[in-house]
Amino acid sequence: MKIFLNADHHRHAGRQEMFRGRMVPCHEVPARLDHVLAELGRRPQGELLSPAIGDATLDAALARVHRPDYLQFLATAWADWVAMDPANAERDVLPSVWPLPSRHGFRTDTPPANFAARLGLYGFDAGSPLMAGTWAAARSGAACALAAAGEVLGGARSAFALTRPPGHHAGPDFFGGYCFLNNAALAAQALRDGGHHRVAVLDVDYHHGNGTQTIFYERADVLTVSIHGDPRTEYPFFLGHADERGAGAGEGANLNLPLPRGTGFTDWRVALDTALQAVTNFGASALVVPMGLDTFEGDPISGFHLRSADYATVGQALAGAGLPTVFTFEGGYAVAEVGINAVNLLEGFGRAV
Ligand code: Q9C
Ligand code: ZN
Repeated sequence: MKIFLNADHHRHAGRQEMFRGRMVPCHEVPARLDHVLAELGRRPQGELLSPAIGDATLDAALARVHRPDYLQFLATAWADWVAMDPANAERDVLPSVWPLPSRHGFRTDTPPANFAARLGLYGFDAGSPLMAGTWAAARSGAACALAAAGEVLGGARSAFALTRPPGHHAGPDFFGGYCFLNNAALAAQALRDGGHHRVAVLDVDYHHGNGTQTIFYERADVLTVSIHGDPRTEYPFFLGHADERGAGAGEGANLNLPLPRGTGFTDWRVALDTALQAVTNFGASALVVPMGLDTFEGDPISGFHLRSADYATVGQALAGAGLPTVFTFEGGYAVAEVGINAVNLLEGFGRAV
């Protein structure tokens, strides 16, 4: 399969994230991608390419998924941050004030001019630092996702967007969970726009793909399925429950399969079969897999117990859907093993095809 590499990913390199009242080193680090690349060097899965997507094409695709005011916010966030205080040039951007849901009386209909306040409108956690190169890195990453979708539209069986920052927590107008632009949603929308009438997204990251769910929640043409740690105990906490089935025209086109912290591969695999059955029942003609490897037993921030060898089985099962498939690189914070696990999955997929 063709692999689209985000050569700008290292421009996004947060130093610290807020965790329970203190600043801790970021988990979402450039070395994650570098390890995948190194493992692909040892066990090549296909040609490594740079995406060839022009700025105008990219902007149009971003606007299919994200709101214009949010894109504008991201484009100028770093400049706005430094304009608040020149000393900010030495600090990553993090929100620290939020409006709460509107039922509490705070207004979100009048975007504040104060940048710290605007950060709280668009960001839903204090764990996703933004810096000078974030916008460039995220844009190039989105281009990778679009190029991968283009490859599949051109007849390829599969393609992989090897990019960071990840994307599946980012919504129409919000960032969080280390995500800024929703690469998987961009790929799914590109597949729709390229002629696939029904597209499925099957998110295997440890964390619920809240951004993707929200983007497609009221749509009947894109099925969103997510297997993840139960939000009652796991991030992102406020979405991802089994009773979220879609709304309006999208009623029935969202499936959440939350599993308790501590789940091992046997039970996880049962959920995968349920997810794949839903994809088949939906009648999708193309599949997007937000590929999080934070289900790994050694992951420092997650609670499932998949082993490295299991990822080959996962890849094989995904191939069993028989659909042209776009993979996007999402979570996975056991840095030393993330490359092995990612390539095991891709290899398992490739072997089964
Ligand atoms: N400091 C993805 O896997 N923080 N995002 C959890 C640890 C948020 C994960 C607490 C985890 C976000 C793409
Ligand atoms: Zn995750």
